[in-house]
Amino acid sequence: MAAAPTLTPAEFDHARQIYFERCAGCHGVLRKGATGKPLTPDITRARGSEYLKTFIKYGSPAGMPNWGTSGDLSDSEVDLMARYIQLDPPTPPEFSLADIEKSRKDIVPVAKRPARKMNQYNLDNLFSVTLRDAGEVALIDGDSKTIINIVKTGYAVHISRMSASGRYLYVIGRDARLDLIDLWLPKPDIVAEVKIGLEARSVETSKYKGYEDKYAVAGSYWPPQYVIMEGDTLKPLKVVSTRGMTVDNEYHPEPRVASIVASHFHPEFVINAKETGKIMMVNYADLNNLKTTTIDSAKFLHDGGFDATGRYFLVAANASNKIAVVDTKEDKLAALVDVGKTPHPGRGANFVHPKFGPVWATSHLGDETISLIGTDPVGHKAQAWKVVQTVKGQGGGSLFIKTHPKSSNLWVDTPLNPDTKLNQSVAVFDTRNLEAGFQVLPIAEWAGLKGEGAKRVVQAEYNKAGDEVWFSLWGTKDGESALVIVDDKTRKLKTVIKDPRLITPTGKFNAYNTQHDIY
Ligand code: DHE
Repeated sequence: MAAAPTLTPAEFDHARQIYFERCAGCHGVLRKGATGKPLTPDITRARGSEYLKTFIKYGSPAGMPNWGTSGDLSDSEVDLMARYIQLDPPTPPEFSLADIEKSRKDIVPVAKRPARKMNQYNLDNLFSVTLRDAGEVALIDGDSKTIINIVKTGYAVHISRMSASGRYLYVIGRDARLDLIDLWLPKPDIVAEVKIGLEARSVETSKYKGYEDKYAVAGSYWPPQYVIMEGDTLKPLKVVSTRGMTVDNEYHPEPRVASIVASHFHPEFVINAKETGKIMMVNYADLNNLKTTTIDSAKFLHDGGFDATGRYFLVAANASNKIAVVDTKEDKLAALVDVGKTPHPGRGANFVHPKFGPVWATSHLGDETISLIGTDPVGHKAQAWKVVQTVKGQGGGSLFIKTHPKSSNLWVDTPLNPDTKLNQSVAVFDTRNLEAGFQVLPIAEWAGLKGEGAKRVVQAEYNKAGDEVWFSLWGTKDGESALVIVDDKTRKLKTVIKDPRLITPTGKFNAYNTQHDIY
């Protein structure tokens, strides 16, 4: 095996920063692999610099982004990263409850917040839009399509979630900064902020009857732990480490917290530890005597959503090519379902199939298929928790699939496919006749953005009424981006929102649909 390359201290710091920003999410801080392949020195040194450079520059159809040809990394940065990942990974520090509390800012204390809604916005149809590279979210009035506010949030901000009442919006950044936005203010804005760790992806709030808006929970990638906080102040109450054994009974030092959802059947959070494949049903009724039911599923848990009844949670164990189904009423694993390569559903899509009854669908990062899983163990027992149909979409590199109870359209994006024709368009199926295949809508062409560079179409999100569907056109940081809104019935362009402040929009979260788990 080749010797480890050498880096100057300045090169090492630069590479460590790029690794945190671009690579750690998929490959892990300790590089043991998850959504992305393991990159420990025994593997990377055997591959050699030239191989690594090609992979980093051009990507792969299985989901590795083309960091070089997309313009995100220069040739010298590609070369630097190929050398950096042949060295031993540095271990970042821990982050205690005291560290979390020290970081907390009570920007508008609870006593100074309004007692009722102080604005005229139709908050049910508000969209929180991630402006990834700006570290901001745009709060957009879905009715008028105007920007209400642009709010500074964490670095490479990731997702937004709603409180049970619909008043509070929680936004988490990759740097683990959690912002609490009060939608009742005359102009919705941040009222509290906290840093829950060093790197994070997920946040959720308590939704069980009697606990509405009471607690928030955020999961971090580093340190591998989750934090339960007061819902309205973000004061940390409990930190729990996820380190431990995998479902294969091997110790893992970095089981990162992936998706979190709030149970509707018990005062519980459903917390998914990626690398161990353990799904923790954490009961928040008594935080001092914390009861947790730990469900063994499959390794590399990532994203997922409920079935239409809200009882079953379906989560992708993405590098295991499986969907784990949790019965949140019985706190048991209902099934492990084999699907295509690297499922990546977002929250997935629920609809009633003409032949197989209620189904939940996922698309895949690693292949062009869409898997439909039966979700009705009472009315359609034979189909329950089985792949009842597989259809072919445009290609691999899909991240999100979406429909709405009022629609018969099923939207499948392909933003990580290296082919620009595919990553700049979206495929749409008719759920009443999936065999008929899909129509391709040229979203990027419709938006008519200026300049070269990436224009990835990412994540369909419905408005509250379910009659229009919003897409992000994810451009480069210095170039133009847009939101493209399609009329759901006609599948024709309705409007394009362009604004110099809309820098790299990605995820969009309609307040009502997010609050009520409608997808
Ligand atoms: Fe995400 C959801 C992790 C890259 C946009 N993403 C999730 C969830 C996890 C996750 C664990 C589920 C959260 C939940 O439900 O509680 N995402 C990761 C990564 O580790 C990864 C692969 C690499 C990284 O470095 O972060 C990653 N994610 C991305 C992106 O590059 C995306 C496309 C653009 C962006 O803004 O960062 C992106 N992820 C999203 C979105 C959701 C999401 C929009 C929520 C989808 C939904 O419908 O709820």
